[in-house]
Amino acid sequence: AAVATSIDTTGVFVHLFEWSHSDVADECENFLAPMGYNGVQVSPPNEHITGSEWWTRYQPVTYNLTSRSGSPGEFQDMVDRCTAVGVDIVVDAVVNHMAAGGGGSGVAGTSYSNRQFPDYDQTDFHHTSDLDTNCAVTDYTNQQDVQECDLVGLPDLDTSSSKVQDTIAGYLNGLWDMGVKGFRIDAAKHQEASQMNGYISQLPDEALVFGEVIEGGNEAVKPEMYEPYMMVTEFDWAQDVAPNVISEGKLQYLSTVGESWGLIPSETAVIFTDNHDTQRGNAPLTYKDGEEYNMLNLFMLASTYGYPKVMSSYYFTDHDQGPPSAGANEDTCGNGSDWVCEHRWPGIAGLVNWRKTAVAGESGKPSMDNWASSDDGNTVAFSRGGAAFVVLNRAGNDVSGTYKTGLPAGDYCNVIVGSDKDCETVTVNGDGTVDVTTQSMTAVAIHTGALA
Ligand code: LM2
Ligand code: CA
Repeated sequence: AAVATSIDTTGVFVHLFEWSHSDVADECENFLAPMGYNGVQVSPPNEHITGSEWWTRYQPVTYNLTSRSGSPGEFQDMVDRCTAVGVDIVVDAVVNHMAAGGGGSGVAGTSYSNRQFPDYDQTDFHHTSDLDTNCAVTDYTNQQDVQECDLVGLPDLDTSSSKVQDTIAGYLNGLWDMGVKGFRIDAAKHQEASQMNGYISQLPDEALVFGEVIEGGNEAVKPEMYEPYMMVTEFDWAQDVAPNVISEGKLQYLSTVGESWGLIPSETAVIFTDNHDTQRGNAPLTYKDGEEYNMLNLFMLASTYGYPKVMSSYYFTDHDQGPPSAGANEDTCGNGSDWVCEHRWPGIAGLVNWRKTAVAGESGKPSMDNWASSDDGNTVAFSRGGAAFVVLNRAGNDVSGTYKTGLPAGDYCNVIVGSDKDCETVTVNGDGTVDVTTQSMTAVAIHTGALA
């Protein structure tokens, strides 16, 4: 599970945050498969506490597949329909902890009490001399504190216990048997890596597993600790790249993004512009930033580093605000919708198949070649492996230029402008150059899979 997986990590996946299973299934068939996305991360599908806030999904009550997103039958239908069209399901697995508080009942009606659930009793949790209590995570310079105390009051499972490891493995293997191909392990930083391997090693080798580990300068727990066992989230990608999109003149510096910037190895990195936590926290750019956010996504998809995950959100103003309720027979991403659907933005969607073409027939990921940047550093152009070429223009004005594409001569479609529009033709000359005008804050992208 460390690197080689059944999901092709040279592709692109999308986090359809809080989407219902039936909407995800429709989206796989109607949009994700045709546009070339190869996976969807879904919100935690297991039984969670009641309440309207989005974060109720991060308080498990059981591993039964009843959640705000739908029933077990709807979950299986989604997995079947998405997998059938080549889009694999990645489950957000919340296994570091269970629901907080004195007790209550979950969305499927299962009752629980303080640190006692159908699957776990008090001894399955880290605890003080009193089985009812545990320390609180407070000191991120102390590994034991981070991994064995309760995170924001959430009872912390004793992941050193083989019973706990086997119970988690049972949940994940059950999902695998239903056709799920990947797992995001929530709060991986709060679990010791080799203990996590106690359940990861019980999964088929082909399972994609990535741990959520947020790196902090002086912290005791490092992403590197997880790399022997799984892929890892690289939160620094957005933190380091976004400032070069936000400030003018810095796009030129992005040719080297990767290990030389202090990022984890590309093959182990899951990258994203923002996620459901950082878009409510310290993300440098989110959908609320419009064009600059779009540009960050375009660079993420066109460049070589990591396995990119596109964030797809709903509009929110309040931190805790839960998802919009789905209207019957309504196109989730239609006009006036409460869902942002960043994954459908024309440039973002267009670059997914562009990336697929770029890596097709290559043994690894082709590097960025023919790199060119304008004198003001605002416009860059590069090719990927003789099949794909892009110009990114962060300037406040349209920019015309002549670039080497590395592509065969011919007429191509600019895939940035949207599949629903007539093809905007871009001609590669006999010498492999192209003369194009790239509009302000957008891109021109062509590939051998989209000829005019
Ligand atoms: C994660 N990764 O490590 C998730 O990505 C993140 O979204 C989760 O926090 C967290 N870890 C635990 O899975 C969210 C949310 C918290 C929320 C928790 C649990 O950001 O605010 O905490 O889910 O639902 C909420 C309250 C908090 C309270 C806690 C326990 O906001 O004030 O703490 O429930 O009742 C006393
Ligand atoms: Ca823990």
